[in-house]
Amino acid sequence: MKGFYFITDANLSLAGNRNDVRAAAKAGAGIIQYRRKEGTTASLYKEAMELKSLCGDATFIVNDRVDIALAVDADGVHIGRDELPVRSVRHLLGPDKIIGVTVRDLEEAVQAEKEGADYLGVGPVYHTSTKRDAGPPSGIHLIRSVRSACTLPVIAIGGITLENAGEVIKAGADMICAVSATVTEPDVEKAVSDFQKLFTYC
Ligand code: TZP
Repeated sequence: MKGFYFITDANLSLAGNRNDVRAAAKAGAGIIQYRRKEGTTASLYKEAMELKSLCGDATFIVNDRVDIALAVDADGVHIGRDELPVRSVRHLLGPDKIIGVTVRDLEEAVQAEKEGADYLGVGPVYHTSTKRDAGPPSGIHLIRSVRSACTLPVIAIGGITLENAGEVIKAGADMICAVSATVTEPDVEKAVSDFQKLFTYC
């Protein structure tokens, strides 16, 4: 796991989820996560099916909804503290699917690793307006301490821009995720590609 981790945001997007996912896949994003908080289960299922078909070689992850991930045969699911425990999700998805877990501090990171997560979504690193309940920014020292305490891939998220992404990668992030800095850009493919390039230089 290395490179850019793309997350959809239909509320912020200029071009819509489908075009964004096409662009992210074309730019070589390693993981594409379908994240949508509102809508009926039927509409989420339909959109997840469509987006999965547009992902190309990228790994397709569904946020929160284990049922949708299973129904569309996604590569995995990303869960937060309000979802089912990792062990239960593993039981439902089986050994081969990817389970990502959001962690906000070192204790949660160590716990998620013990419980069998496959990667850690660490943040918010910086202030973000994209997720209202994200909590206070951790700063890059959390990336450093999770990197040294855990063996799992570290995905940094929250307030990441092209300007600050370099220091996040240097602090030990395997992947970076930037929502507003990509989906609100007129050229999403270029934005994702610019983030990807940082992995060559940092
Ligand atoms: N989880 C923690 S922060 C966040 C999520 C989904 C939102 C990140 O959005 P942005 O626009 O990159 O700050």
